[in-house]
Amino acid sequence: MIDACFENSFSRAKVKVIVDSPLSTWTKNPNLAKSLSAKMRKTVKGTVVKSTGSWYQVVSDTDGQRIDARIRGKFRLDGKRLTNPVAVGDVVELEIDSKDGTGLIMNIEERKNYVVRQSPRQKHHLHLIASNIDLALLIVTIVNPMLKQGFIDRFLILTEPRDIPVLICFNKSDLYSDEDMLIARYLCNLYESIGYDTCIVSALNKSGTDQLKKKLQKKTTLVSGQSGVGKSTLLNTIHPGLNLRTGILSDYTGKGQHTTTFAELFQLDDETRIIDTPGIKTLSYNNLEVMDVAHNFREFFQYSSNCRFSNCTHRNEPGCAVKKAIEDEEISELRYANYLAILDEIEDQNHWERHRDY
Ligand SMILES: Nc1nc2c(ncn2[C@@H]2O[C@H](COP(=O)(O)OP(=O)(O)OP(=O)(O)O)[C@@H](O)[C@H]2O)c(=O)[nH]1
Ligand SMILES: [Mg+2]
Ligand SMILES: [Zn+2]
Repeated sequence: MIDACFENSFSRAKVKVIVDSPLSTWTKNPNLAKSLSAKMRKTVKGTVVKSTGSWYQVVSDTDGQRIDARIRGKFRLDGKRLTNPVAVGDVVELEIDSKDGTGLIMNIEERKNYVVRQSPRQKHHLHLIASNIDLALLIVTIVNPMLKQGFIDRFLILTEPRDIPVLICFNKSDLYSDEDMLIARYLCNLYESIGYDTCIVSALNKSGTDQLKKKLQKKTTLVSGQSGVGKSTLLNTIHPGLNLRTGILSDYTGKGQHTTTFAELFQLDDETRIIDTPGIKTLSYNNLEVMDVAHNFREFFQYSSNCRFSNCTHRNEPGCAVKKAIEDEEISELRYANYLAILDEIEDQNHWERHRDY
């Protein structure tokens, strides 16, 4: 659905740049020469490494040059259900303006995958977080800032539809009390039991960071999480050359100050790339239906083939295999509670609002 929407926009935005007038004609006509030279622009292929809203930075595949690029105003409007039609990680074709060296994004290569969320600012728009990734590294911490109940499960709904592997990393272990550590270990066991990788680290005293670094090698990793959990600090610890800006701990009083403001991709070596992103304040799911959530709680989905009804939402339906698995302690009650909270939120939203034709 989303891809189709891009493709329509892009095919409409493509322009013909073939110029068939003979050289002699335009050398005699300065106005024509001007307009033709504007059309005869160089085409370059590259990867989007930074997105600031209206400008994108693209690194050229051929010479590694950084190019400031824009998208044609028209297809920004066409893709109105997205706040950003081009994502960090996208491979794009640019037309280079011979005068100022800036680029115009003409085409986006088909994405291997992408992570998209409801836009934090415009609730009827989607926001692309990144594309073409091998791993999503979700950084959380038990304290400073406190882990919000359900946050991990909400994040996993973003990666599950595209089968993107997730590594859930508990940072700031140096600040954990014995009880905090028990909670972190409990959560690690829970998520590992359903197939997600986990780790407990401290960016400050570097415990566990070497193992984490190994897990990121030869991959493109999206780094995500609430603001202040230490995403940028952890990346600086793993790769000191990065020098990412980090926040001051006392700023993180729950008010959600963001130190990193734009998603940015960093090439660490030939095969290793990481994408640092701004902190997530809240994850809402205005854009989802109840069954989307049911399908993306992976262990629920596995059991659901044994539910009596194929469209079972695992609430009050008779013969529900998911509820039976919870009773048998094969599915976590915590995951189930978080699932019900998301369903309630979705159903509380005005049905008509969600089905408006934009
Ligand atoms: N004690 C302790 N503090 C840490 C650790 N990692 C990061 N911090 C501190 O947490 C604060 C926030 O770190 P950042 O790296 O800016 O957090 P971020 O997740 O990138 O935040 P945003 O860019 O706003 O999303 C800084 O003061 C860091 O020094 C850690 O392992 N232990
Ligand atoms: Mg940051
Ligand atoms: Zn069921």
